[in-house]
Amino acid sequence: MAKVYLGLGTNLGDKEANLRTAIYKLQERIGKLVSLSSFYETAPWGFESSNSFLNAAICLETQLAPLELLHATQEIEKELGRTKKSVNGVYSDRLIDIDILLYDDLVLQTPELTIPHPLMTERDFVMKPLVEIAGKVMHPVQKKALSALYKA
Ligand code: PH2
Ligand code: MG
Ligand code: MG
Repeated sequence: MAKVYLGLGTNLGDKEANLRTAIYKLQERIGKLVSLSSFYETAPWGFESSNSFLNAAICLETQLAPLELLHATQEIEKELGRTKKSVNGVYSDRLIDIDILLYDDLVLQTPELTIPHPLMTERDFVMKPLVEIAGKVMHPVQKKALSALYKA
């Protein structure tokens, strides 16, 4: 069993319902829910939008391999109505975004998937909810506890 940490974000529609539906589908298909952060209202980071975000982090136990997990999260994004994907770091408003942040202490770099999420420690909207549920977890590349990386 692997322990995975995912970041969730939404800035369109009924944001709380979007998060709750995503969480329901995730624990149904990916595995047992271990922990869930609070929901944080955050300002759009890296692009201009008048729609604020609701962000959260979740930890699940899964039997799925990393790419199976990616495909399962992409399927849930589609079911929740996500159409556009960000292209070359150009972001847009979205109903739901599910990002794989950590997968045990795996370090993986493939064209399709990079773990740990390469920008996670630079983003408060990821780190604030993540530190709430995983402050003592070590970042497998930076080799520091997440709580230390968030304050740093
Ligand atoms: N996601 C992005 C880009 N910018 N800003 C906030 N506040 N929350 C997000 O989830 C977010 C973002 C790319 O996925
Ligand atoms: Mg994202
Ligand atoms: Mg994403």
